Order: sequence, then structure tokens, then C-alpha cells
Amino acid sequence: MKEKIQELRNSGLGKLEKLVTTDQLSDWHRDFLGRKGELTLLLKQLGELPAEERPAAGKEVNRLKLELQEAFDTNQDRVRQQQLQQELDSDDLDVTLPGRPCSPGHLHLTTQTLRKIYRIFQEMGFQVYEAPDVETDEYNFQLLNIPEYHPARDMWDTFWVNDEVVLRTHTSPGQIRAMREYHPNPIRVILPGKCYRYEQITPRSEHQFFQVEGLTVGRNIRLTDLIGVMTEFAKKMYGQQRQIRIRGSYFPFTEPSIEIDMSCTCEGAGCRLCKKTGWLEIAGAGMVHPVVLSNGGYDPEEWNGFAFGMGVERPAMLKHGIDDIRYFYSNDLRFLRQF
Ligand code: FA5
Repeated sequence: MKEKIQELRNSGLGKLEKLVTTDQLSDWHRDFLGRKGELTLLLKQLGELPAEERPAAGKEVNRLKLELQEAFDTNQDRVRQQQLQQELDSDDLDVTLPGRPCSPGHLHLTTQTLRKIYRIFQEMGFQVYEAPDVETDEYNFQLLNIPEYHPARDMWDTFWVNDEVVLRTHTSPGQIRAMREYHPNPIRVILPGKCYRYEQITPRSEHQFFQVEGLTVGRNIRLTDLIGVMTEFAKKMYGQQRQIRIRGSYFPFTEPSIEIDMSCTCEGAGCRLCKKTGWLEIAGAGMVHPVVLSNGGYDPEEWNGFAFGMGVERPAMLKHGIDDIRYFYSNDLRFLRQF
């Protein structure tokens, strides 16, 4: 047995020193140390030895195994170094040249704005609720108190997928989905998401843009709660000096309906942004219409709530003085890198 061990040692180490490629190394490993390799064969032969010789021989075989493994590791380093050196010698690669700096990416301005909006509303106890981009006519219009042939449908130019399916024109259909899911509990959520409108693209209007909807449902919620929430939002988003102004408006899914304006940074002096009015529109809003509440499963005699909906790109434009919404979707790095 001793001779066999010595023979294997000599042949293994001898062959190993002559290897020059990593492929040859793995063949060697398979032949000597692999599951069906020479060493395994030797281990199996131990069983045939007389019992008194087995422990000593076993020790020897194990020592050989360690020796071969160590020699393999050393030769593997040697072969890798040699291969690297060969590649360096044969290539025009100059490893002393400084590398090209790689610029890390960062979040898109829309995402940054959305995250800021989430944070502000989360501080006021709102959860984020996500609803689908592709909606049915029923959710996008009918359940929001906009029946077929209702003139209010003209307020939203719609991309129709087929007679019943649309790309949502606003985040308001999420109100119904949230109500049906949360019923019969009170609700305080914001619903962010992309909306689509079959619209002429202009510096202020895109055919895809983000909105953030807000919805509360509870008992004894008042219009002043809505005004309080929007005032808090405007101050946290745009600065403590900002004030809120309310104008009457019309949305089929709120009653009464209002538009919320925020005081402009020019503080009434009049500037291009506010078209010299001193006020900027930030959201449409109102008290949830009783029909919408009952479509969501809530008894309007017992429950009420408020809802609001605002754009995301337009507020970001106001904040950063951006004069064209098309920059948001044009992937121009010169624009994106500024934020
Ligand atoms: C609505 O979409 C209502 N669903 C808002 C609402 C919700 C009212 C809940 C009451 C209760 P409106 O069409 O005004 O309203 O759109 C809301 C905001 O979306 C606008 O103020 C604007 O910031 C943004 N927006 C609308 N159309 C575009 C567009 N084409 N491009 C960019 N932003 C747009």
C-alpha cells in the first residue's frame, strides 16, 4: 500500500507541475481528486487491507489527499498568473491608464416629487393605495357618477382600448376600488399613478402624466378638514409662507366641488408663472358625492369624506421653474442631470 501511495504522489505532483492551462488543471483535479479519481480508488482499496494495517494506511492516504490539494491550489495560482501575463503581453492593454469614471444614476424628477408627496401625506396618516392603469368604463366613469352620454365625459379625452376598457384618464377610479376593499372601515389613502389622455401635447399638457389622488371616508368629515390637509401639504411642499385659496368648481364625483389654488412665490407682485394673478392651481377636490359613496359600499346617510386629485409634473414644474412638461418624458440627460 505504501508503494501505491508513493506512486500516486509522484505521478500526481509530477503531472501537476507541467500543466499550463486552467482546462488541464480541471482535468487533473478530476483524475486525481475527483469522485472517481485515483485517490478515491485508493481509499476504496483500504478495505481490502488486514485490519491492523488499515489505520496507518488510512492516515497516509489522507495526508496524501491534503498534499495533493495544496499542490493543486499553488499550481492553480501559478497557471492563472501565467495566463494573465500572457494576455497582458499579447494585448495592447495598458493597465496603468486611469479608468473611465462611471457616473451613478439617480432618481427621475417625477419619482423624487412623488416620494416627497408620499412623505408629506404619510406624516398626516395617509396610506398609499395603488390601482390599475388599465380600467373599465365602469370604474373610470360610471361608478364615479358619469353615466354614458353624460356631457362631463368631455372633460377627459380618453384612450379607448375597446368599447369597455380605457387607459385611466385620472386616478379617481381608485377611489371605488379602495372603498370596496376597505369597507366597512374608515379610509385615509393617497392613490398615486400614471394617467393617460388623448390630448394635444403642449408645454403644459402631456398625453401621459402622474396624478396623486387623496380619499378619506369617515363620519363627520368636513370641508374644512380638506382645506386643512391641503394647506399643510402646500406649506410642506412649497414653503411655510404659502397660502391656500378655494374656488367653486364642478366634478361629477364630488359635491360640493372646489379647485384649490396656492399663493405664488411672487407674493402677488405678478409673474409669468402665475400669469400675474398671484395664485397657482394645485388640485381639484371636494366632498365625496353620495352616489360615489354608495357605489363604494358606504351608506351616505352614515358616512362621508373628501377627495382631491392633483398632478405631479405640473407641481414639480412650479417648484423648479421648468417651462415645458415634455422634458419629463424626453430622456434628455442634460435636463435629468439637473435634479
Ligand atoms: C381630475 O382629473 C379629477 N379626477 C381630480 C379630482 C379628484 C377632483 C378627486 C375631485 C376629487 P383634472 O382633469 O383637473 O381633474 O386633473 C387634475 C390635475 O391633473 C391637473 O390639475 C393637472 O395638474 C393634472 N393634469 C391634467 N391633465 C394633464 C395633462 N394633460 N398633462 C399634465 N398634467 C395634467
